[in-house]
Amino acid sequence: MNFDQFSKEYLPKINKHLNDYFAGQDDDIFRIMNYSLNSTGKRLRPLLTLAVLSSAFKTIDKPQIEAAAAVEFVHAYSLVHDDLPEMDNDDRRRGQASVWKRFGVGNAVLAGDGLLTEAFKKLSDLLLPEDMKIKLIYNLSLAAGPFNMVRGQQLDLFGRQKIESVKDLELVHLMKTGALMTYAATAGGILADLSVDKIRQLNIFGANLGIAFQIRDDLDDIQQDKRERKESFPIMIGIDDSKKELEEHKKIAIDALNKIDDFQKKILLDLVEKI
Ligand code: GRG
Repeated sequence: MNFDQFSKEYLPKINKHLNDYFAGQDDDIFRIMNYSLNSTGKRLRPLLTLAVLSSAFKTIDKPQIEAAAAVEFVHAYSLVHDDLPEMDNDDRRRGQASVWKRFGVGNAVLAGDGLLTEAFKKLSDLLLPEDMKIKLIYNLSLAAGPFNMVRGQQLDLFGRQKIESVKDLELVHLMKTGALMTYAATAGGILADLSVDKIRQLNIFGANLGIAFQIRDDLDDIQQDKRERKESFPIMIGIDDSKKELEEHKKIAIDALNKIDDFQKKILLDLVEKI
């Protein structure tokens, strides 16, 4: 099975769960959170968690779908806050007006707060062993918080003078974009109850997949980034060297996967190739 076939099977299940999640709640805050959560995202991070589970030959039932979907709440929050005028100031997101543009800044801040917090309540509610849930909650807070995504975003937006080398930029990408990918891959390992060593390789896989994903995004957005004077791989080291970096991170990701025994890697290898 390749990644597209896997996605065809599980994307509708993830989307149904996300669609149903706030059903019956009709206050404005739920409407605003739904506007973000249920717009047309690729659901890459939940799919990554489920693909790891499938690669470890584990069955995917309702609790695993629900667990995998939690990261999408954090991802949606990060996009809502990233679009704010005092952050990246974007009017549009996923083919529609961004949340602040449609509902105002205050509502966008609150919807982001609601989505972020709900992710952790959602993980706590799962019908899974308590120690598994604590590991998921710990890893998601590590990825989303001040040691990763928040710090990466702060540096990217307000600490550009500190980004002096490719290594600095790589670290920002790792924290800002790579952390949720790392979490998503790790969460698959936690849900599959894999050994610490295997989870370590999944961590390396997710981190390098995340950096590669961001370099690809940088390569696609080069003109816009130049206009907005953003730091990006192609702006810092040129297109050819960025492509080399991209391939290097894909290779590290693949090498990490190859170190995991009893693991059917085809879906994940195919995902790496798609970047
Ligand atoms: C607000 C603390 C805080 C952090 C925001 C993730 C992030 C940090 C900002 C997003 C900026 C951005 C657009 C980065 C490019 C890479 C990226 C994360 C793209 C969006 O992810 P996709 O392609 O989006 O998975 P969809 O819409 O498919 O879910």
